[in-house]
Amino acid sequence: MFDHSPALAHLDMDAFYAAVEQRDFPELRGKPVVVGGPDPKARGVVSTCSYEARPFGIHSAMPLRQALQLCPDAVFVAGRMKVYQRESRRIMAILREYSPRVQPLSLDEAFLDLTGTQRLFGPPDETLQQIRERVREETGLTCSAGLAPVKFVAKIASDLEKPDGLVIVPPGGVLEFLHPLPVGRLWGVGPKTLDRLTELGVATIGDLAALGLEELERRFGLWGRRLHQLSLGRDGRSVTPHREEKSVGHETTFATDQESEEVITRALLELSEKVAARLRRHAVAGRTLTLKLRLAPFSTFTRSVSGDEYLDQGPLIYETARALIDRVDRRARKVRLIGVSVSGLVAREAAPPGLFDSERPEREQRLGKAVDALGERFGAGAVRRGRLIGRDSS
Ligand code: TTP
Ligand code: MG
Repeated sequence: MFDHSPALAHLDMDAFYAAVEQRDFPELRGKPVVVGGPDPKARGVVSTCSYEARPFGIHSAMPLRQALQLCPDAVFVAGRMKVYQRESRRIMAILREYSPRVQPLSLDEAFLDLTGTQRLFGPPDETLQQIRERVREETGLTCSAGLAPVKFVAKIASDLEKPDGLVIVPPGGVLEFLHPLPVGRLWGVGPKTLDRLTELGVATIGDLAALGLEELERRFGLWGRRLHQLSLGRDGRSVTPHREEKSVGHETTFATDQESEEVITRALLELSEKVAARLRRHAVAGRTLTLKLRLAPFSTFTRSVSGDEYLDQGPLIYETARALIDRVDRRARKVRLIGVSVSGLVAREAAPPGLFDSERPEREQRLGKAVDALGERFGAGAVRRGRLIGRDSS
């Protein structure tokens, strides 16, 4: 079926963190489980929830307190990042047995290029099914996958039959598959583009295609041209493998232990800018930020947060790190070392296009919202945007 065309697969674990918890703690199976606790009355957000919790309306990034209101019977558990990372490595290792071209997008999802593997493993659709079975046997976890001749189509496909689903889009069937789908399924079509498209009467990807290149270009410029291409299932991107989960980080050890907020803030700003510059230099961005803090003499704290936003800009990295540092109870202790790192890296090219170019204004808006949300979560004043802006323009 994929003899003469690319065979690109996308695989994404089902309710990943929650599924790991249900696997390791059988008493959680069949129950609504929310990862992000353990104390739902505490501040914080949902990392993910089990499928049993989803009918209640609970989803990632929702405040834990809201999740508790929606489903008072849910079991709230704290995440165990080390375990999830270990499982992720096992999953990626299985994928790499089938192709050297594996591109992880986060801990629980990856693209896999199966083009030309027919002789070794048989037809790509059967190979993908076999991979899913191996993942289940070896990790006890289920995943969903899509296979298509076009990368972004494979990603859409993997999401359609979640959980535990497999969707194959044959080379001749891309338009038939895409056109009935809501236009919001397209990579990079965020709320702002969606609003404008709805105004134009565009509901499905087919409607978008029917609008035509000229109209789209007139209204959306370059982004319109890209939308047109996507609506026709055209996307030149290939699977670009990069090494396993890495992180980009910097740390500063103060010559003398510091208590001055001024010095600490400046160090954090500098570290954030350095990390951002390095991420951009390597053309990657990441969703997880880790802050390391050593208080004199030897207590070291690390705090991590993962969000939807891909981090590769100094201000956002700073704001996220700032919120974390303000959560550490420093009392009157002096700071010896600060470190900032970003992990969960993806090639910039792999992230939805809107995040990096066409939807800047929307991104700005979201940044504002993120700052507000952080303020809500960590108390007003936790996020000092004004200072940041001051520095940016200096
Ligand atoms: P997702 O694949 O987005 O979600 P999921 O695997 O839990 O559920 P689905 O079946 O819909 O794919 O993210 C993978 C993991 O990343 C998720 O288990 C927890 C983590 N995560 C966060 O910590 N915060 C977030 O906002 C999101 C979206 C994910
Ligand atoms: Mg997932």
